[in-house]
Amino acid sequence: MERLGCNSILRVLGSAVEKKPPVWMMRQAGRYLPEYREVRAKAGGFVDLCLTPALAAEVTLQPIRRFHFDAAIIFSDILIVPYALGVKLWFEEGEGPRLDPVAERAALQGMREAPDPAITQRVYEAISKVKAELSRETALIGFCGAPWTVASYMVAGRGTPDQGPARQLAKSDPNLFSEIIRKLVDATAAHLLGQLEAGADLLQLFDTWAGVLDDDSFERWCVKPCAEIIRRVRASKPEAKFILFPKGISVANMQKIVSACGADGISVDMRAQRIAVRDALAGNCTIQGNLDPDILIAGGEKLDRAVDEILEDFRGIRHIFNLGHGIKPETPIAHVERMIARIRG
Ligand code: 1CP
Repeated sequence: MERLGCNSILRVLGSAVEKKPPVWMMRQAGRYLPEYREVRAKAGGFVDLCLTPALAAEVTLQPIRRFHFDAAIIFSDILIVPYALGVKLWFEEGEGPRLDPVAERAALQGMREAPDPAITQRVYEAISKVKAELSRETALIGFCGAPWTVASYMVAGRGTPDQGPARQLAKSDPNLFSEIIRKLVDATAAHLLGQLEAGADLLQLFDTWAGVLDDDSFERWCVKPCAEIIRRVRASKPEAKFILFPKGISVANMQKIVSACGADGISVDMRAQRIAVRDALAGNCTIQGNLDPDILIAGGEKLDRAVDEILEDFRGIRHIFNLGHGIKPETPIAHVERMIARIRG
């Protein structure tokens, strides 16, 4: 309770409407920042960067020092959970994540029952370090991938255009797929609790691939697992605040998942219809997101207009300004500064 109200993000996730919405950006620590590229170059691999607490804390703080965002998000990755469960993980330079695929029972049985504390402790240590450096006005966000999205990378062993391999496994062997999801529900609830205990103020669940599922599959693989995770975290921490990011789903499915989970906020992508989202959801939760990362690259008056439209459509409701998806590496820093100045007036 003590922390509620001490920063604008927690206030809007409670019941307050702020005159100017708080702002942060998905992937705010990353390759568009020269100071990030410098640390990344000396860290060795991307996984080493995530799991070296001093470096992970440093890159988490870089965008806060530069832009004074209202929230920091701990520098880690959604694939650290399968890694902590014993799945081999590496990043191909210029391509993306690679994992040893978990698409058969033998691979699932080869995984650990619970995340390796030697790995998760490094994330918690990074969170404690960041927390010690942040002022009380800046919220610290912990996160995990939602089970469906994490499972989709585990099954394919990589990102794909539509996560087809996981969708196929869920249809052809739903028993095996539900065991993968169950393992991820357990590990994710534990890892989120660990992040809260280390000092995170609130949690975000990233379900980047929710939008490729039909309605029944969305209910089974997204809504139920996320609701179960949140129920478990709140069994230990009843005040825990959650933002969901189920990318690419209908407004009706947004309503469904927010109410099933008791979520405090929903993050919406650039294709979401703002007025429909506002009318359906603003009474129940805080709304975050929607600025197109490509408009942030375009900059200039196009950017000003897009920022103004979002501010206008979400005026008078609980709103956190954010992008519809992560910032891209080619984004000019001056455009980020221009966006923030416009929001803060
Ligand atoms: O430096 C680099 O080259 C690595 C780029 C990078 C970064 C900066 C990756 C690889 N992950 C991250 C950090 C990260 N990932 C954060 C840190 C906090 C932040 O600043 O936001 C977070 C929250 C994530 C979450 C994440 N990782 C998601 C969900 C959100 C989203 O963007 O859709 C997903 C799908 C991943 C997997 C992943 N990790 C990295 C990449 C390039 C990808 C996507 C790969 C793909 O789909 O092909």
